[in-house]
Amino acid sequence: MVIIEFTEFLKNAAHVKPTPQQLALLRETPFYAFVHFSPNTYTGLEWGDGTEDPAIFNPTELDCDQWAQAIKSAGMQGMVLTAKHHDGFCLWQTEYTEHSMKNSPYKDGKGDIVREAADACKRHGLKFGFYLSPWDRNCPLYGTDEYNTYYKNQLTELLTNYGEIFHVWFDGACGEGPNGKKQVYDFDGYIELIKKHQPNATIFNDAGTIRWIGNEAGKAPYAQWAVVPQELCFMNEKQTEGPLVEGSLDFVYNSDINIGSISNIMYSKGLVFAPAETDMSIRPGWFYHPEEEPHSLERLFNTYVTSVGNNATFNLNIPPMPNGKFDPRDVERLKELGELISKEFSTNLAEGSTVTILPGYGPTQPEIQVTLKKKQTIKYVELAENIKEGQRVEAFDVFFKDSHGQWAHAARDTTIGSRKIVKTDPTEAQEILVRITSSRYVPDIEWIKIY
Ligand code: OTN
Repeated sequence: MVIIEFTEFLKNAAHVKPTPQQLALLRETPFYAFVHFSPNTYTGLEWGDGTEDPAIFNPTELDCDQWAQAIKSAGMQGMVLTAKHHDGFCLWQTEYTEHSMKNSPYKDGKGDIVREAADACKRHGLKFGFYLSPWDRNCPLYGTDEYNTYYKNQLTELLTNYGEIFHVWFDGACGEGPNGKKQVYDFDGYIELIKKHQPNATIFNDAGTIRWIGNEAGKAPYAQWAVVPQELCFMNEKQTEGPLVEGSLDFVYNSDINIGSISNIMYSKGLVFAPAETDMSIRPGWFYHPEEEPHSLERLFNTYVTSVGNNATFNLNIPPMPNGKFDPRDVERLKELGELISKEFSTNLAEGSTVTILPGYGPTQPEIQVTLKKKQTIKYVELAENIKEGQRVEAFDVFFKDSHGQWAHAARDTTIGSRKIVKTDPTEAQEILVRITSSRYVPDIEWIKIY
């Protein structure tokens, strides 16, 4: 049964807006470093079982300044450190468990990795955030309501003792099977603490204010909507009322590549703004394994373009070695990545160009013509919607005027959002035409850049 008129539904969906925190992350800090560091670094595991002896954790050459310098060389703006992974070992001087740095030989049990990483970020102008695994395989309280108190105490220590936090990361991983200890997490309580102590922080989770892209391979879905059903991203405020039609979303999961498409949101009882994060490790594993190599520069660069350049953020993991330093091969790959990003996107060829808005095929299908000051070899077209007012564009085409004065089709794409980078074949042209072919409401394009 139709509940609401379709154009009204589309208009409402097109006016679902980001919070100031989400807008800041998308526009100021879209590219940041994950740092996976725990007893797994010394055991070679990816999921520690919580029985590890704290005595194995001893980064004798810990150098968080080297981490920060390498992260900055890639052009990243922040760092998210695994303060506690699934093994329950705490990388800070917590009051609430002995399974922590207090029983590590590092600095005779007085070491605090969170402190050293946060201070290095401050020295190098990086934002700092942390990952606090809800799943804890060491804590005997796990699986009971008392665990929520334990977890909130740990969360409060991290939220109040390490300066400004830009991103809090709640991993959804939990390997306890049906016969294991299933924990009912007090996410409302966790979020209340974050809003109280770090109101500017975004929250990563499948249902977070920043939601999971849906895979760890860096493969972002082709269409990337930040406007999604609250039923799937419940940590966000509902901004619309009522579905388009009665139906169920029980068949849809957060990682569904079509989570924001009309075919899904039409059933939602309320839409929210929840952009996605692509999280991927620079190597096959999240933790350091000496036999592994960093991924190719091409793969990392393409992941950057299809995340930061696809209405999402990019959280690229670098795992420290047992001695506490980044592997020189990772440091070199990060430097190469930063140099390539700078080479490809530091000069906007549209500076000083003439931009003309043409009526196109109707109010939701305008055309934008860009006339450069002179003919250039074009490799990328970057578009941005005025995302603080909402996300609207569903599809567009790009044309370059050829030597015969004809518009030659260069690219077809879907969503734009906070930023879309369209890669084209290198083409000599002076005139570019962007034709919006489908939009949920009158498009509001904030910028077009040409590289
Ligand atoms: O084994 N896993 O838990 C796993 C394998 C492949 C991809 C993801 C996962 S865990 C997964 O991690 C995501 C972040 O990368 C989110 O936290 C999901 O909630 C979690 O299930």
